[in-house]
Amino acid sequence: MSGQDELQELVGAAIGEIEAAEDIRALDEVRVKYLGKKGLVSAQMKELGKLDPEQRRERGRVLNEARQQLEKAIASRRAALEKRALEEKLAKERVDVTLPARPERAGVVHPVSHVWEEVVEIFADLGFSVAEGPHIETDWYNFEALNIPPEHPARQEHDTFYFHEKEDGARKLLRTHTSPVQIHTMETQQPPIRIIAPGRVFRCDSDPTHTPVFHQVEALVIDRDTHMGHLKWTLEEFCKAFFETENVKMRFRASHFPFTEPSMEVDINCSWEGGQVKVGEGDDWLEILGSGMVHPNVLRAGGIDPDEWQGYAFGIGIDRLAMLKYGIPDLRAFFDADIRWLKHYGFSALQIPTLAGGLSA
Ligand code: 2U9
Repeated sequence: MSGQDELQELVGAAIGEIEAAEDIRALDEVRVKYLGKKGLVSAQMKELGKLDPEQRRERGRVLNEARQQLEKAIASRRAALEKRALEEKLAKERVDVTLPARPERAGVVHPVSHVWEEVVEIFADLGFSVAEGPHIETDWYNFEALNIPPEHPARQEHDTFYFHEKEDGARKLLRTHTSPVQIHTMETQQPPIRIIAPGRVFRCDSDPTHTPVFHQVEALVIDRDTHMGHLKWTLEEFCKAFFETENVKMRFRASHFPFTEPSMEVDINCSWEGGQVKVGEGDDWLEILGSGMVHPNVLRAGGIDPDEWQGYAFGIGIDRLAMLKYGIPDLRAFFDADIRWLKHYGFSALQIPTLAGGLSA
């Protein structure tokens, strides 16, 4: 048999083994057997030195062609094997995202988050947009623009968390209410304005009924002739929708806030039968929110002319709403991250509150 025929036979055998390799490791063994340093093709290369120059050139060309042919066959087999391995892996690891979460693995939605969503849903239905703003604020947005100058007694009530003073004497702070969001909105939006600002707020206060972090939703409505009738109707609609009852009675009591004039605190009727509070039943009253007509100084601070525009604002504590609606007795447990408490009072992630589908159902 000539050297040429022998080589062809070798190449044919190698191709057969390459095609038969069932995984990358087997393929690599074939590569080493033929093309490795001590491989069969390499062995033939080493024989070239024994030939005269003319034969050496010809034999070298043929051997190189054979080597290239095998390299090509190996590369194509490798690509096919890798593709097959990937397909098998994808088939094995396939996840059906339409399956429900395994009950032991499913997380729960915190009652504050759930009530937050309920409140947003109700006000969205009444035509309000949601506005947001930073937690870290300046004195202007948290106090001055809201008609609370430095000497105002309301400053003490707010138990503010302050940051270190800058060289110019300015101190940033953690917002004590979401009202700065409404000031930002007035600066950037022309009236008419109809927004709610749900958010996290901070006060340096901790006892059984106060936590240093809590949640509020505030509203701001400004138009040419917005009046207290609009405010009252909106709050009534909110209470009926939130407590899911047509029966809830409301009482507006004169009050005082620096940012509204006149100001009212709002109570709803409730009963304390069996030691548990029930909203919309009984003759007791429960304070649930504060409200009023926006003070002209506050409109001016937001760049709005109080001779042309007027409006109302109100503020509600989300944590308190959650306690009332879902019978949660202890406020401080809200922030304990106790998994048993969460499982008891939390909501399924799939239970998204909608007015059509029911808020709490
Ligand atoms: C602007 C103008 C007016 C927001 C208001 C209240 C009354 C209020 C409390 C209720 C429960 C806070 O979470 S709580 O403790 N809020 O009583 N908030 S009026 O008035 C504003 C806000 C922004 C520009």
